[in-house]
Amino acid sequence: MTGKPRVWISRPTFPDIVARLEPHFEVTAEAEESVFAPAELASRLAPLGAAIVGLNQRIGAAEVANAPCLRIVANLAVGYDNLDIAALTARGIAASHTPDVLSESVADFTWALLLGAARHMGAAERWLRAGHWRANGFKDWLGLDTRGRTLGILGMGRIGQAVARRAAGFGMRVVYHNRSRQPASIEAGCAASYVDKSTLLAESDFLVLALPLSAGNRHAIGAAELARMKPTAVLVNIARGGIVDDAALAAALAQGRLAAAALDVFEGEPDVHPALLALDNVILSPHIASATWDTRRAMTALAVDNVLALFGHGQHAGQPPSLLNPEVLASRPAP
Ligand code: 8YV
Repeated sequence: MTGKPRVWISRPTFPDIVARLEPHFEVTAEAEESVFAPAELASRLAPLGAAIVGLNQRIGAAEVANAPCLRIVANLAVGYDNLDIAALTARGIAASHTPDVLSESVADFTWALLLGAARHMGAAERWLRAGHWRANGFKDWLGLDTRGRTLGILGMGRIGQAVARRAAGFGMRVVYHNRSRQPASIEAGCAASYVDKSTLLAESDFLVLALPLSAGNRHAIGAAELARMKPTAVLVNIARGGIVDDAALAAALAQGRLAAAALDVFEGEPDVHPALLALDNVILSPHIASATWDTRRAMTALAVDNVLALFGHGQHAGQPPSLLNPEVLASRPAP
């Protein structure tokens, strides 16, 4: 290869962190947030050695078909439902993500949403700002306590565990369901008990969704699952839009079959189901659970580390720290 390989960063990040690439790569970074259409994305990827991309760029076989030198796609997210890993692997292209570095921030935000929904924070603030506050009714704004209640977690990976660990401070019992049961050491560390999905739905006073979106779990929470939940329960989704059937959720909330919800992610985001926008018993946030200074910087640094390492540079040279398809290393050694 002549000249430095090219790295493209699909969204604005942190220039001081990205500067670590400059001794080894020709770096270009988008100055604004954009979602690239497939053909446009394919032409951006074509001349690259590496791409650092946001969740909003969908990359599969067609997008990398004309990118002969592309060696890694580094996702600026822990979730990677925007990447077709099989297609990338088939072309010997590595894919990486950003696990661990965001778990604690996402867990903090999950609790902010959970407590906000339990205590009517969204509706109360809208009411105050609208100038309705004249007196304090003793029985106004009565919410739900957490202590003594059951927190259910669907998806007990790193984020689910970080959410569970915080529950001790709120005096809650924790139950979880996961594709596979976690080892006893993790259950003990989180003081969480494994239950089947049906029990989880029936027993949770607060149900947090923390599972990755996959082909098999679209609408894992739909009308049937919502019907199994307590009418006093609160649903919190910090995982992915599409895991919840938002129309079914809005109907359940409107009809009092569920007390409240708090959602950071939506089907078809940035569009939000209009029925959800019309409800007062749901808190909505624009997919910001990982958005803290420290965490977004750490996510950027991890993506940069993966790119550097794949090309044999930096402290992890040759061993990218968070590859999704490490098998590509064996089939295509570093240059
Ligand atoms: C996004 C996320 O990365 O990591 C994930 O899977 O959903 C978030 O942390 C973040 O919103 C930037 O797009």
